[in-house]
Amino acid sequence: MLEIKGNLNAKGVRLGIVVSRFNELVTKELLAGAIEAYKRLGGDEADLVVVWVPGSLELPLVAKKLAERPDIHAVVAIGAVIRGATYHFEVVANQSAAGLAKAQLDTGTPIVNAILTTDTLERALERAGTKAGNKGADAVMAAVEMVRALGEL
Ligand code: INI
Repeated sequence: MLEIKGNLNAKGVRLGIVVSRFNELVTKELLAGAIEAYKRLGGDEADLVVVWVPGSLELPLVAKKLAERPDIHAVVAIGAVIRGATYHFEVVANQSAAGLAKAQLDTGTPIVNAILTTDTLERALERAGTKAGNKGADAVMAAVEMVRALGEL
């Protein structure tokens, strides 16, 4: 039996992080959690490229551009879509997720979705480091594990 399991060693793993400015109160905490997790896993901040975009709908294109760069091994896309803040919650949530999934398959580079979709700002903040973990940190772990697993395939 061949069993492949990626490890969580981020040393030498070059990550692109694209982060939405919309709901920055939340996304800056997700970004901080992502960077902290990356360093905790042995990554060097010099191996990170961070790009800010206006909102979650802009994440897929920049994620794709980053994923196409030969010097980048994986991408993390950070956003926060909050139902209370928009009448087109479903559009923003669905289109951003679908765009990231397409970019990942089109490029063959792991693109991890760290877009929170919640009913309230409070729920989003809980998932950005206050009470229910930090989805930015989780996403970095997923990205590193994917890079390591793909390296074995
Ligand atoms: N973008 C978000 O990232 N989160 C939101 O909750 C949101 N709301 O509420 O509308 C949002 N909208 C902006 C959108 O992502 C684009 O930036 C904008 O439509 C310009 O294309």
